[in-house]
Order: sequence, then structure tokens, then C-alpha cells
Amino acid sequence: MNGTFPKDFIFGGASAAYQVEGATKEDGKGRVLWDDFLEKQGRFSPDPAADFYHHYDEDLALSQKYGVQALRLSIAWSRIFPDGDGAVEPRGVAYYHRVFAACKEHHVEPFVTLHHFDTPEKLHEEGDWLSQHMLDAFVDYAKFCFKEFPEVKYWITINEPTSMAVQQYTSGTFPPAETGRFDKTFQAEHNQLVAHARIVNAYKEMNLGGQIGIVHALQTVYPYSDSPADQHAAALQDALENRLYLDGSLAGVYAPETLALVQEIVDKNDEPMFKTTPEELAELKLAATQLDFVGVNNYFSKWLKAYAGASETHHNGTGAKGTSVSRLHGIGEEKLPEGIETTDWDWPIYPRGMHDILMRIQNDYPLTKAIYVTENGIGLKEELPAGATDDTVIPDPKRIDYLGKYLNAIADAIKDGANVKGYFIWSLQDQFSWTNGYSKRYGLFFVDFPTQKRYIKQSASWFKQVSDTHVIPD
Ligand code: BGP
Repeated sequence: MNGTFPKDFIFGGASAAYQVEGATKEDGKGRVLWDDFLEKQGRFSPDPAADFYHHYDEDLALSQKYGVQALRLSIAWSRIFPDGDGAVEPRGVAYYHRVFAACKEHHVEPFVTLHHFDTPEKLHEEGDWLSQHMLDAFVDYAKFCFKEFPEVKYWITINEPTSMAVQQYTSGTFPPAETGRFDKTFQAEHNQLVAHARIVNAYKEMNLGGQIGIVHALQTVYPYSDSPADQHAAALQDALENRLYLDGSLAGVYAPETLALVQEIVDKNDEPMFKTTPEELAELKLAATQLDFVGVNNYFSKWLKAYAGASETHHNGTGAKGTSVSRLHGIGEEKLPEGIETTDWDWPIYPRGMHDILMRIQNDYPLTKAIYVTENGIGLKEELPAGATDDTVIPDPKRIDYLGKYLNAIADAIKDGANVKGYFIWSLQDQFSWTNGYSKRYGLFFVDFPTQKRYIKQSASWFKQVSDTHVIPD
């Protein structure tokens, strides 16, 4: 099967400031929630990451050479406002002007995310997305960026509101590492959607002529069996991870059935329902009608089985296959059916799930104007071969196989009517993973972290062929 893509379909790469820039103490950058968390954890350091702070020009030149037409990158809020609000750091502003100028020079279109998991430390300590001050500061920072960077034509408000909140308050893998607090999870998610809506509405009022979207982590949730109990478990997990946020951002209204599922989860956990105000709901509604696109991050799917016990989770953060556990009280247990391949980090490889989530957005959320796949890729353990020279190409046939299957699923969804306008591989170059460190590599370009030297992977040439021809090769 050789999937094909429309002529104007964009092939891009993706990254996030904290995972790729390094230089966390340079040019007045303020601290973020991760700095203290990673220091205490002692597993790995956010420096030097891929040192994009100093290697951006090289990475953009490679992008141009290997058919990467667009780069999804994020602005580190604390480079611009070290404390989250208040004084501006001109060296941070100047840095992003240099990056965007290099994008232009190398014909790489920047898609710029305003918040990619890196809340400034002071605001995090005040409650992060649970604090109203955080929302106000975020809106001010966004408006500052819109005025300051007219060279950016594609903006993304927030990366993955769901996975931020779930990992902060349900699974505890992100700071402040609380577990089983569905009430905080839902409140933080709603608050992010409100902040998102305010920014979309402000951007449209400013009439700057660009486009604005949001990026969601979306995994299709299937029932483990046809039993009504497993089907209900899947519906509950879907409400937690997909449905509430799709409703809030793409329909602009939480459907009564969605709210009933959320209510059931908090009731079963003896927790209060999240709070909304009529003004906030009106803001969500307006933003949904004005939103230009939705970004879909999809890597894997989930299968849910009914489960009545206490919550129990284990995050596979090391690549020791088969160690993940997710059983959530009031929701269900993740259980993989026979015959589905997984990565070393237990992520099921299931391209059909990508097709299904794209079709769901297209069919169930008719206000949606356009869809971009803003992240997809595979994390692998990769090493620089001994005696590598400048010309050494790193073989990554597993990545080529994975990308081919997922891109075919996207091409199928386009054939079936989904308005998908582009694809961004996660990731452009190797960078560290929030909860797995430096050993989980996703890049088209290999980064030798000690020397920061870049090497080409086989998948980069494969990607160039796809981008040049708009056809997936055999
Ligand atoms: C997404 C994030 C990315 C990236 C990716 C891969 O959720 O937006 O920042 O980290 O997942 O995940 P991981 O690093 O956990 O393998």
C-alpha cells in the first residue's frame, strides 16, 4: 500500500524548548517546574539537551536538506518572562528572533507552541494551571508574543492540556507528582482550555492574519472485549483522556454525556466535580468557532478492561519492556489484546488508532477547520557505532517501518474525508524525554549528546523521499 498526500500537504519535524534547547541558565532564563524536580530526581539533567540554543542554524540547514518543510518548536516562556510575568528579558526575545530568521533563511515554516509543559517555577509554585494568576500571566505572555513576533504565522496555544494535567495529578510522573487526584486533573484541564480560549479570542481580535490552533494528545481507546463492562471502562478512560478536551476546544461545549462520565469518575473517587463559570463557557464557545486548526499527537492506542480495585500505576520510564501498569479506580485497567506489538516503553504500535482518531475529529466535531498531525514517531534505543565518521548513517529500519505504517493510516483517513493538512514527526533531532531521559531517541537526526555532533539516520533520507514525492515508498 503506497499512501499518497495532497500537493499542499506539509511534512515537518517537531520539538519542544525544554527538551531541545539546553542552556537553561543562559541569557537570564528563569527556572521552570522541571528544574527542581529533575535536580531532586537526579536521573538526568536538562542540560545540554540537544543544545538547540546554539545549534539551531545547523538543525534548520539539515531540515532544509532533508525535506523538512516546517518545524514545530516552542517558546520557553521563562526566557521571555523569567518570572512568568513582570520584567521582559530582551536576550530571550532576541534569541527567538534569531531562530525565526534562520527558519526563514532555510525555508522552514515555524509552527510555534506557547506552552509545552514548561511552566515558570514561580507560577508553578502558586498552583500552576490551578491558579487564576497563572491564566492571566499566560494570556499576557501570549499577547506579548503575538505583537513581538509577527514573523510567526502559525501559533499553538498549549501542548497536550490533558497529558500535562493527567501526569501532574493522576499518574504523578510530572511535577508536582500527585497521584489519583481526578478532581485536580479535570480542573487543571478545564483551566487550560479557558486560557487557550482567551488566547484564541485575543489573537482573532488582534487581526494579525495568521492561524492559531491547539495540540491534543489523543489515543483511541478501545474496549478490551465486547462486554458492556469493558465498553463502559473504555468510555470512562476516553472521557478522561480525549472527550472532555475535544468537546471543550472543538465543539466549545461539554456534551451532557461527557460530563456524566466525568461526574461518575469523580463520584467513585469521592472527589468534587470541576468548576466552571458561565463567562468561561461563553469563552470556550466563541474560541471553538474561531479556531483555525487542531493538532493531533498520536503514538499509540489503549484497550480498557473493567476494574474495581484501588488505583495502581507504574510508569515504564527506563525501556524495560512489559513493566507498565495502569489500573485506575473508577475507570478501568489497561490491558493489551494478544498480537499487538509494543515498543520497549510499552507503547502499542497500532496505526489504525491514528486513522480512527482523525475520522472521529472529522465526523464528531464539525466546527474543525483543519487537522495537523503535530506529533508521531517511535522512541528507540540507538547508539553511535564505534569508529563513526562524519559520514556515518545511523540505521533505524524500525522507525522507517513505523512511520510508513502510520503515514499510510493518515493517507487512508484523508481518502476517507479527514481534512489533514500536515504531519510533524516527533522528533526533528534527538532530544531528551521528560520521564525517560536521553536513552529514548526519536529524531530524524542523531545527536551525540556528549559532543552535540549531528549524524543522519536512515529515516531522514526516507523522510526526504516522502516529502519530495508525497508518496510513501514500498
Ligand atoms: C508528547 C510530548 C512530547 C514528547 C512526546 C514523546 O506527549 O508532547 O514533548 O515528549 O510525547 O513522549 P516521551 O518523551 O514520553 O516518549
